[in-house]
Amino acid sequence: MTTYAVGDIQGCLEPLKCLLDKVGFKPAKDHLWLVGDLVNRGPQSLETLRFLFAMRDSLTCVLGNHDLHLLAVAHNIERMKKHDTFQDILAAPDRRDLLDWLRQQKLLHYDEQRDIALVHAGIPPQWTLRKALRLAAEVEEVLQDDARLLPFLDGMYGNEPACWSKDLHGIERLRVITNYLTRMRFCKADGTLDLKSKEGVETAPPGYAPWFSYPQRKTHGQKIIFGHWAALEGNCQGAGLTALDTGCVWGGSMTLLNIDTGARHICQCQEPSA
Ligand SMILES: [Mn+2]
Repeated sequence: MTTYAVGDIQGCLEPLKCLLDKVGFKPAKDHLWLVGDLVNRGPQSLETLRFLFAMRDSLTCVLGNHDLHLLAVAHNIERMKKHDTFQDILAAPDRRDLLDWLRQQKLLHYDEQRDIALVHAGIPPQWTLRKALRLAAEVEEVLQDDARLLPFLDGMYGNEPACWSKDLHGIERLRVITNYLTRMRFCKADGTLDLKSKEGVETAPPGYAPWFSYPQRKTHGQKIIFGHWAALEGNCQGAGLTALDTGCVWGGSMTLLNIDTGARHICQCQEPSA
């Protein structure tokens, strides 16, 4: 059995298949970790979700901002945005199975045996891994609760509060946890978020830096695999950190990592066909 992790797929099914073929991935014996953003922007969101759903027993998946956005649109909480490309999922006869599976997924996964954390965006500097897992579980519980799902999806949008405080409660608490784990790139040392800048590390607003760059970060040295930040192009120097989003959907490539050997495989993305 070999365990792999793949970067943001975003509906780019062909590069994913290309990578799995390249390493001879066998769902019956191998395992694949997904950093989230399975759908949207790319050409084959529905086919990607079906492909993954069919091999769900071989997957460990965390959710990204695009996956949560899909859930919100599917529940009529939010409208499709101009560049959203998951209309095919909304119209699919099997959408219920696919979306129900999606909302069972975590925001943060920790593999004890390997001592590796898997998250879409990151873990803010002021949180220990234990704390991040506890707070992620608060959101995961709401996603799986029929009575609380819709109010959460309705209230999760927004950039405030910009910083965690243990006194937060209700939707503000869930929103900032979700923003850290699924949207964060730049923050201050105390965890105050800037959610507007999306480019490379050189574009940090004054006083802000990449979440992983603070030496006093409480998860310093912890092995963390994350996606979300295509502008890093897979480059992240911090000890234990692996940035897997290499911007497939933006004309870059998709990266597949063999977690046990550290070997990386890349597949060049085709021009988006839709
Ligand atoms: Mn993302």
